[in-house]
Amino acid sequence: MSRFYITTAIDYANGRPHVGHALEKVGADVIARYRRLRGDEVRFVMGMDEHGAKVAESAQERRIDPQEWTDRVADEWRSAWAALDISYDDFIRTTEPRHRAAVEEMIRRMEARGDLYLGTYAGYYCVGCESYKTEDELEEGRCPHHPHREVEWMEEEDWFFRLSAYRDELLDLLERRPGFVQPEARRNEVRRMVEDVKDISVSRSALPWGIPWPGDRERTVYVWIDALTNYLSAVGFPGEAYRHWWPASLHVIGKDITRFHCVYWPAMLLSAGLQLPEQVWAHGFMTLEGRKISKSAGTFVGPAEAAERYGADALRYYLIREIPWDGDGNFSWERFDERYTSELANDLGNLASRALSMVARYRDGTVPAHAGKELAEVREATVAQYRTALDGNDLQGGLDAAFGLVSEANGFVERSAPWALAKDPQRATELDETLGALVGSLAVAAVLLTPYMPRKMEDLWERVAGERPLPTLDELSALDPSGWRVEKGSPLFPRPEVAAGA
Ligand code: ME8
Repeated sequence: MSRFYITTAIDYANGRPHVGHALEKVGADVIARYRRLRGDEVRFVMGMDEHGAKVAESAQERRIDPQEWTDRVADEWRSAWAALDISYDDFIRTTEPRHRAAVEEMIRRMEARGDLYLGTYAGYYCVGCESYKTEDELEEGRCPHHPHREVEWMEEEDWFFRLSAYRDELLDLLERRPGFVQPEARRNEVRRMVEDVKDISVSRSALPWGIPWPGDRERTVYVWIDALTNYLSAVGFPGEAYRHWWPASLHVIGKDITRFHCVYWPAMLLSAGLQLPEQVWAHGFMTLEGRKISKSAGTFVGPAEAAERYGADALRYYLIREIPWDGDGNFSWERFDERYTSELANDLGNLASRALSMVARYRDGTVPAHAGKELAEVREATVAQYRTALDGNDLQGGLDAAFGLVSEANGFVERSAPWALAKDPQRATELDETLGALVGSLAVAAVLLTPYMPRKMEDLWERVAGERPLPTLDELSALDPSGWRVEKGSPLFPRPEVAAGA
């Protein structure tokens, strides 16, 4: 059994979750659920990034203690992820004692390696990015990612990390292991970042909201050094348990934070004598109706609010169907409505209701024994296509495979016209074959779609297979629904007018 440790970015505890954050969490959840379906031993970790100037600022604005603030925020984010059925195994918060112990150990190891030294930092800092900025990175004196806020001039004595010493090793890593940063466009950006890498300040004086620097009461640990270490603390580092899961198989993050994950993080790990993650996947950015998602600009939709339209599964489906996992995309209510109606209610919903109601009508609800030849090759090819797509993090490709099967099965219903076969007792075997092929294909599609729409597909599986456990991917080719009692039930994806109660 393969071991698969997958993480997402841990979100800043300074605001509310929106549908852009949801894209990342749903995408990672699809991968985690797919790996479980493959039979892998999976650990899926998410969490909150709770220290630093940005979080301290938002607590201060509300005049509450930062810990109390982050407790509140963490609850809100967790309930958003529960509403979308995100199946994380652990939720790490950087204010937890288990995390602090890991950060202290990382600093100790980097120090022992001779990679930390005291120096003076003088330059700009963007609290929005929690990042130091050079003059070249600013546009008209402002951070291009956070143009609404001033960058701060900082001058202080800090601990520095000898990042530049890892330049050649990092360049070599990017060459030798092209899969380390994906998709490809991101790898090219990262290579350019590494080429002119400089040492970085890794502590902050005058910022008490952080992990105290070990052995230096004047300073706290820079929030990115703190945050990146969550991937280790969540699996038990520095205890022995982490060895079971480390190195991580996949860090899923957004394209805005590749510098931290693909430059700082591997260098920190090399310095600490730890193995590097197998892959960092940097997804793109999502806009809402063509505009940047922003509360102040009024373009903001929370995950639970978006799920109210047609339920969590339809939202999960729409996000992954619409937004390329390897690039940018746009969330539009109109497209959501169109896709819901044509792809979920019509294509998939119709197949389910036709297949199940015909078994009820013509065979009293029991799938007849059949030779299982019809559509067998299509099913086999679909599973192979699906596997290849998802092994390569091609989330839309996985959907294409499953919906290709749905459309083949719908075409097959039209061609074989079971309603005509049912009128002719001479053609009973043909009818048995047709119904068996339809239910078999529906069952396969339901299994392949569980990572995307877990609740609906479990419901569909139950209608088709009753109490039988969901098969793994390997078991799918031998799936034979002969003799299964099926249940038609109410429409799986009710049409909008019905869903809205009209
Ligand atoms: O960066 N579309 O936290 P964060 C797609 N705490 N993804 C988006 C998005 C959008 N519109 N907006 C945000 C941080 N994201 C750090 C991470 S990890 C050790 C520390 C993604 O709250 C973003 O790219 O600003 C990132 O991966 C995640 O949401 C959290 O962003």
